[in-house]
Amino acid sequence: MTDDPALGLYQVLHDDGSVDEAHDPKLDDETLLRLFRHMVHIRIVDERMLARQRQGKVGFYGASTGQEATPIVTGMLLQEQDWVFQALREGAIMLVRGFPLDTWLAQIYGNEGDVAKGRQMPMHMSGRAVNHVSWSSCLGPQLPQAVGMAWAAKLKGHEDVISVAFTGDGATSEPDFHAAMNFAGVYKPPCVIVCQNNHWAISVPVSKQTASPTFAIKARAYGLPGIRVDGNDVLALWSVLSAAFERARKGEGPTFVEALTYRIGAHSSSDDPTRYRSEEEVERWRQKDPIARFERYLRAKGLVTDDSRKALEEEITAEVLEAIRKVEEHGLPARETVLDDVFVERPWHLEEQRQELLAGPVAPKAAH
Ligand SMILES: Cc1ncc(C[n+]2csc(CCOP(=O)(O)OP(=O)(O)O)c2C)c(N)n1
Repeated sequence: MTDDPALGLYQVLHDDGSVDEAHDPKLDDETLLRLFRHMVHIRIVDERMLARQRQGKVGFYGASTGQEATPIVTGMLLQEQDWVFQALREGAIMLVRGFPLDTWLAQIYGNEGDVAKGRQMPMHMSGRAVNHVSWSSCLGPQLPQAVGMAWAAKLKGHEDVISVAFTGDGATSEPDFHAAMNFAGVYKPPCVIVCQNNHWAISVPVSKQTASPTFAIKARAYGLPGIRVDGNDVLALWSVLSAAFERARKGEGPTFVEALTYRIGAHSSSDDPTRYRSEEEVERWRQKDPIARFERYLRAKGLVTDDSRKALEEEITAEVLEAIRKVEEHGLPARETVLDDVFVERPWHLEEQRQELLAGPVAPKAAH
């Protein structure tokens, strides 16, 4: 064992649901149950939407199954004025921060209910209402964007704003990761960078991604604190992320957090993970499932029972199915909106193209 937070693994909740009393953040019952509800919620959304993808209703989906704890704890801890720059698997933060589920789903369908008017690839959600920025698909740009945004907030004197950025283990090999970490170390903007180390970047294992003993240790070279936390441990994440957010908010500088977790499902609906990893490995991580582990803790405290669990599942499933029903009623985005929101004044050549488009034949409506 090591005392170095960048090399060790901060844990509070044991696999059997018992807790390390000395480090228990002692959350009240309401907070514990809200965390649980949000985690169960996104798991059900993921299951339902993967099924919709298989039915041909949406083109692409990337689930966060097994990795729910980090986004949910983040969403619960952030304040209204904070900004989020997600990677692929943190869209649930928007839902925790109050973004409507049907509008969130509309992004995946790319229909007229989508705030981005169907012009982004599915799973690239954003929402100005909750200060949530879409990721860019190419790996990494959200990181310099997040430190830059935090720096801008500092320059403008918005002292209470912080930004949080996410990266996978794979994206740490991108130049943008290093640019962002260096900027964070030098300028100390109010920012927290979280690496969800889920062991795989599609088919590339962590062992091919870095020769460092952990990702958290990389922070040291850039001059910022790095801490490695069990990303399937809700209580440990609560302590680590709240301390990092508070540090940024107090102007004490950025933190780099490595959340050790595992992608239980496929990389995305386009991936077949059986071609590169063993079922045995997946099963080992299933035993560490963040929801099941937290549930054992809540049951031991008497906060969850068989009946309450069943009722929660039924209530959330009904809510999700209703949101899906609602979103599937939308039509395609109006074609005259295709060039909206790009220029304050549309250049003449784009206006010409838009007119040509409007004069042309109308495409048949896609069936949902
Ligand atoms: C610059 C760039 N290279 C490659 C890809 C293709 N790609 C999409 S996701 C992905 C793996 C990302 O792995 P990681 O950062 O660990 O995040 P995870 O998907 O595991 O959450 C790759 C290689 C891409 N989108 N952009």
